[in-house]
Amino acid sequence: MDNRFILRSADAGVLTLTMNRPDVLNSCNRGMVTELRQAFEGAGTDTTVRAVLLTGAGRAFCAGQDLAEAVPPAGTPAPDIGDIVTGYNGLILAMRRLEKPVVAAVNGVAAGAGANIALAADFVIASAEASFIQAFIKIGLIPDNGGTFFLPRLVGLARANSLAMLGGKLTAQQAKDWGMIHDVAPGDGLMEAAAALARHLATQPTRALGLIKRAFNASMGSDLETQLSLEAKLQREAGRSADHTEGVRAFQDKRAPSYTGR
Ligand code: T3D
Repeated sequence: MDNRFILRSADAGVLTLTMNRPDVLNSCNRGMVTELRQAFEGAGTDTTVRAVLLTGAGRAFCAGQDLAEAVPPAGTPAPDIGDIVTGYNGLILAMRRLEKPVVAAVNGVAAGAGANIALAADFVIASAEASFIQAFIKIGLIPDNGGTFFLPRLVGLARANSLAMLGGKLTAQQAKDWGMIHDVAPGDGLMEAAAALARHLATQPTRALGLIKRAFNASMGSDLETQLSLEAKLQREAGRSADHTEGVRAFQDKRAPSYTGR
């Protein structure tokens, strides 16, 4: 598949996607959002992919919506913002529906949609120099790309209010201290740390990881009883996987397991 706005590479079960518009801090145009969505959807059916690593080229992760596209020069008709956001929704759903782990390596500023695309990943590792900005309010908008869903759940309502309503910059270390992201790495060690995590995940029981993701997705809107029955259903499925058998055998044989993702 030809991509104009993202780079793709695959190694050791890890599909790496790099947002590649560094001159505009990898801000998102429609083409980039479509390419990302298609890449995440494709990763779901590609059995060679067992984890996805998402990052940005150059000094930024992603500066959110390309404002030149959203607000074209005077005299040019402005696109419908609802349509633009609907495009992002497809991407966020593709990331959350992908039953394989997604690691975001936040290499620099993640603003607006860029911040919330990162938060849709299962693991966020940020460079010590990176920052997260819910920039929407600075231009009279509300957090989208799942921001109103993820933020209160990740950091609580008080902190979500301060991020969304004040639009200030949260450093990577603050984001970790607030429980918003998984970890912080030194700038020159970020890609190594994120790739090591993605490679590790790609050797783990992929079906079980995917089912954990499905269960956590569902838990956001369910009660205990519903969640308990979902756990029983998904555990039955995990219990039938070859990787479950392998894990138990490896334990009994006192050796390291070798998971195939089946
Ligand atoms: O359609 C809709 O609007 C609905 C969808 C909304 C989703 C959203 O994401 S809304 C939020 C959009 N994003 C922003 O408002 C962030 C805008 N950018 C910034 O505030 C700053 O650039 C940063 C804080 C992210 C980084 O600041 P700094 O000083 O490190 O870099 P800079 O000098 O501002 O930017 C460097 C270049 O990137 C610059 O271009 P130039 O002057 O070198 O030619 C700048 O214009 C460009 N750039 C940065 N962000 C965007 C952008 N170009 C287009 N769109 C951007 N979002």
